[in-house]
Amino acid sequence: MRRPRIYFAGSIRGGRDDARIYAEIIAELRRIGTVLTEHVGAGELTDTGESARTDDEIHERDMAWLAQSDIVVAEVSVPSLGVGYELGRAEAMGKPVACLFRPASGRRLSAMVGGNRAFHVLRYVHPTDVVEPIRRLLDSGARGAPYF
Ligand code: 6IA
Repeated sequence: MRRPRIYFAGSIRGGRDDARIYAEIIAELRRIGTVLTEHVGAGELTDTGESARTDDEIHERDMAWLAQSDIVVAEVSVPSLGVGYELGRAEAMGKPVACLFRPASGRRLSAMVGGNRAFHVLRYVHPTDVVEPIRRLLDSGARGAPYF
């Protein structure tokens, strides 16, 4: 079977506090499949978002990648409008969706994510914790089970 294509979502203009954690998660996800959105973990990416690409181009490219993906994995500890939007679009496309939340962030997860039974919410401590549950989710091909 070909390598699964993983769309990783994480806050950019919502704030880059967790950028280092995104990079660690992306490194773990690469053990499972091809990560289409590796730039989300890039250290040089700032929340001001200076880039050669226009917002139109970013939106168009990201929506194309989202449509091509086999699974969407979102780090949701730092709230982000863009990530929330991607989650809603992923659900509408019928993609399996894993939402990774760190209780140690001290935040409360939005009820729109935590209360959505189409999403698999994984509360984790270390980036290495997420690999096996995501592998299982991909193997099951399921959208159904609400939690890992
Ligand atoms: O609202 P936010 O900016 O926090 O939304 C973050 C989400 O939207 C991420 O999961 C990305 O998939 C997507 N996204 C938002 N901005 C960009 C972007 N900007 N490039 C790619 N995906 C983006 C370019 C910034 C520039 C410094 C290179």
